[in-house]
Amino acid sequence: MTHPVSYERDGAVAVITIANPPVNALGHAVRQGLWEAIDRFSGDAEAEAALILGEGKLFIGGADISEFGKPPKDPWLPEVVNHIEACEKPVVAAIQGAALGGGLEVALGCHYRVAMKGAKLGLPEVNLGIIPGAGGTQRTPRLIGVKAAVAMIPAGGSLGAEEAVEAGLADKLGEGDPRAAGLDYARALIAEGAGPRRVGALPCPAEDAAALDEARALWKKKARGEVARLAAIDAVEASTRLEIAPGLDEERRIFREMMETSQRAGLIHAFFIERKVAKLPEIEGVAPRDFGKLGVIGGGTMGAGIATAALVRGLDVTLIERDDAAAERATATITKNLDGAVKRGKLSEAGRDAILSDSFRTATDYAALFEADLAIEAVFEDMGVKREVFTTLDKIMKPGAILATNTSYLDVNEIAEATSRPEDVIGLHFFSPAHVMKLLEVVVADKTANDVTATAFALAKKLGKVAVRAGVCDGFIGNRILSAYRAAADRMVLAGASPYAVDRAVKAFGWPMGPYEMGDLAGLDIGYATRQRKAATRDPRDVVPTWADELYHLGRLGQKTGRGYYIYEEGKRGGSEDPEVEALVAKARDDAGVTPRDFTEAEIQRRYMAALVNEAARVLEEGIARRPLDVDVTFLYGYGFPRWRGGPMHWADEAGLAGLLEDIKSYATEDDFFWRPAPLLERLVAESATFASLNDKG
Ligand code: 3H9
Repeated sequence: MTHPVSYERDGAVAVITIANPPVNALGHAVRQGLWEAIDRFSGDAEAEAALILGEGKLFIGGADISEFGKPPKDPWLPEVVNHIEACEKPVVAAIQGAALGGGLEVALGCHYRVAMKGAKLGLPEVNLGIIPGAGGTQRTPRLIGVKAAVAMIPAGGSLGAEEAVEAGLADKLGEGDPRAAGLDYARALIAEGAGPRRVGALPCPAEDAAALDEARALWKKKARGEVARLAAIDAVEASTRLEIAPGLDEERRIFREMMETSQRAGLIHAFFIERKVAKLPEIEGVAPRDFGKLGVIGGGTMGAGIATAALVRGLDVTLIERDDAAAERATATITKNLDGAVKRGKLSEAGRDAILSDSFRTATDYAALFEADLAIEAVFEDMGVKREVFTTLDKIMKPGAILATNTSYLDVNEIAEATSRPEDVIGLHFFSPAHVMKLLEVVVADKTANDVTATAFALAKKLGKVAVRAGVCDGFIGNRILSAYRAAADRMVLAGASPYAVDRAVKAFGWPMGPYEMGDLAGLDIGYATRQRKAATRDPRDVVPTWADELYHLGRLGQKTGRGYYIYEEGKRGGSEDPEVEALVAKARDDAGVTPRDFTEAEIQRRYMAALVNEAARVLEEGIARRPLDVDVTFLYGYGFPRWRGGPMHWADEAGLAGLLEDIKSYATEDDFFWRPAPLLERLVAESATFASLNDKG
């Protein structure tokens, strides 16, 4: 194996190059190599300055995350950075692409920095549940001040090259080839007779109590239980009172503390699985079909959202509606969505105008789709209606075009059978609002061709979404599992928990919303319709939330009617609790002959999660989700599951599967219809295995 760090001389400049694809991460061999290269430079009488470069599209992407949690190997990164800084001759870093985390810390150990146009200089460590651990929290504020440092580090943020130069994080802006720019800079320094210039030797940055207080207040509110962001502020604060060596010790102490947290494990799990989720053997190396020209059928909230998502990412969209009035309404919704993107700075006004005049059109005749590469149907959730749409698409669309349905629960196989080309049919389940939510469930039907699946994943990437492969069943991965933990919540309410207590407990766990707030947001008519749909096949032992039916009949449909589980008042954020709802629930308990009992917050959380994990195990066993990581990604991106818990399957492994199974069995003594342990969960417990052990399946 060639060594990832090379040393060569270009005149009086020692060029030290890191070549460790794909992101030049600072694994053990790189750290060792950098150490040795600096020693060689120190002893090289011909070399008057050194230049550190990263080969490829970026400088250094950071510490090697895959080494975290394993025994550390010498030299550690902080020592390497100190070693560079201590060098007696000047060391220059030329930064292209990105210097992130440990990568920026290496650059800060260098004496001079040239940032190439387009480069990002950032400290994203908190996104992984840790803080910068190789001097980032001590050297950054010495260069840019405490206020700018606490704006960047707890946010896991970065500065662009120009901003970095302006703030003082880099010395010079470079253009073109980083090696040439770095050599020019190094030679100029030699000519000036410039010596080493150590960031660590700079005085402590001035204390800025207001900036620290403001950052703490902000992250206390925003961090939703994450500890590393606040810890990063403590580390920056330490730089204001400690010289560099004790400051680095303090940083190290906090860094180690963060390394030990389960949040670090959860966030790093999330990092790796979101990169693994699209790796499926059946699409590896399979060329996707074209998807530049999109058709969207139906311009309601969903169709308009899908069209918006596609338009802002540069795709061409033809939207089909029933009549001109409906087409106009769809255009108005899309225009409003695009205006929102302009307001948020995601799109220029000229960009919006160009989209509306060149890339978007409506039609009332399906014939307008004759050239489309891919059509996404987003009409009413009714099998008859959908099959009719697909029969028409089958007639109109060109050979090889993809026919996709955005159904959220209907049988995609049955929809595919309405066409003469089931191999071209797939489910693309977007989440509402489709131009905002990141998740795309790719529902692969029995006959879907592999290159159609590959196209769905390529489309998701183009749209900036995260795609998860799902199999066909009622609700696919996410909504199928959701219905199980919703049912557990209803059971707890019937048994005595207030719906408000359930919502509070679920939020205390880290979910953004409780099930009843969620119901109010979606509209209680949706849940009602689902119950009606399932009524004919319902098992008599199932629990029906009769109080929710009553809310529906009272016209209390949630936020849109101002009342649902909560009362919503104009101008007030969130809803307030309503004793009338408690009374409806109390009556339902009476009718069912239930003597209400109390539930603690922990008990509510446990049952909610146990129902989720148990159903997820069934979904895995049936192959609806192929790997536990597919469930984790679904919940992180589609349901707001707290990222620092890694995902529900990772949470279950951490919580302990044996204890969960035992609890499910104990709940079954009250209700053995609902609480039936999933066979996969029983098998994993019997084998002392974890969900994680199933993640390496292709
Ligand atoms: C740190 O530095 C701690 C220090 O302060 C203190 C230490 C003492 N390590 O994202 P991509 C893999 S913490 C190992 O698809 P892109 C990734 O898994 C670190 N592996 O590429 C993937 O593997 P595979 C602070 C890494 O071009 C492949 O590289 N740094 C690492 O879209 C390609 O990744 C960060 O948090 C790593 N650090 O984006 C930056 N990074 O091909 C984390 C990537 O097998 N990284 N991989 O699936 C990123 O944000 C992006 O990868 C980056 C490139 C923007 C660099």
